[in-house]
Amino acid sequence: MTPNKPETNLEDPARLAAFEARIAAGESIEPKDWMPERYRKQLVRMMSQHAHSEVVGMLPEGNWITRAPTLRRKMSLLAKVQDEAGHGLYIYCGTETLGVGRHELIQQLLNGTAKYSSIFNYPTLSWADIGAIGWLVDGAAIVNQTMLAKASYGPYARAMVRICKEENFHKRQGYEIMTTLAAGTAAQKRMAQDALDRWWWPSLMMFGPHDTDSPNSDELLRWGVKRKSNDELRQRFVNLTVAQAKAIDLMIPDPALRYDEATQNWLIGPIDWDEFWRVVRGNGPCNRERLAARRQAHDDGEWVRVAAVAYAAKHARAESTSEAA
Ligand code: FAQ
Repeated sequence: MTPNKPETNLEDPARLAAFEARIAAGESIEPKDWMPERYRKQLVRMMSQHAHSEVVGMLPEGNWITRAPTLRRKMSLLAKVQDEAGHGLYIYCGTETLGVGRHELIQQLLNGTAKYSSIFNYPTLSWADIGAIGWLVDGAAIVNQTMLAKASYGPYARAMVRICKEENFHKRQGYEIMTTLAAGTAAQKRMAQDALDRWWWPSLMMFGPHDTDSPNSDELLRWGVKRKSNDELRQRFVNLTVAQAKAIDLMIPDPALRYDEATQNWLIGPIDWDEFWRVVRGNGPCNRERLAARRQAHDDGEWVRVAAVAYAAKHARAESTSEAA
């Protein structure tokens, strides 16, 4: 496949109009199609942040694999964490169709210049946090990514279809953990409530700043990458999740939460955007720990990369020798 090369992207108004007409007609944009350079850049930005999030997102839960309370829970958690690695790989492959290699992107993650989702900079303090992550974080990811499965860029949209199926399993395993704890002893219920208290607001922040403060949204909506705005998706998540919390008798930690008959929405109190930006800028509770863990994992994997390159070179040599004979 020939990736879409920036130098072939002359921003000719006629081509741009034709491109926008294709988007308006609901057509899928594929790697070899002409696209505005700005569209390509926006996709690389968003998809690389997404891929990094999946990879860094393994760390908070990976922390609990050896401490899962039963073999069944351990197997589910192992499978879930492994799925997240796969999601990262699908999306890095997606960025390769836009002409950007994963090695370059991974370097940006490791040198601290890339963004990844704010949510993964919070600690997992108890087993209930694993329930809360599956329920809330994967739940938020599903709301966001179900829309991205309709994104105008084909490779990204197709990756999202598969990812959403897996995220559904993740959400169920998380909600099941919360349901079990909430129906357990008083101490278990307190543990579940404490996890909800700590993960609720960071989960709402996953959807990004309010629409009025979201510099990328207009362009992404116009080009059909995003199908709904940050606030619309956040509202959908709140409406779904309030009912789920009630069903297992847990309290959403928001004294201002109220149902608005007119819009049929659950309205939330103010989000602490100072906290959000602190975390995004690298000063959340676990930012340094997460990057240190990724760097360590990368260094530990060096011998695998060296071995893979040597193996490929050996085979290339063997092939050229047999062709020459
Ligand atoms: N964290 O103009 P907008 C998962 C940045 S995957 C950090 O509104 P946009 C699965 C944003 O990048 C979770 N930064 O940006 C899982 C921009 O900065 P830039 C990840 C954030 O792109 C579960 C600036 O703020 N999902 O959870 C965040 O239009 C369990 C201004 O914002 C995706 O990445 C944030 N929360 O909308 C894995 C989905 N929010 O680049 C393991 C794809 C915003 O201009 C375990 N991405 N920023 O310097 C998206 O849908 C969008 O990119 C948004 C942000 C909605 C995240």
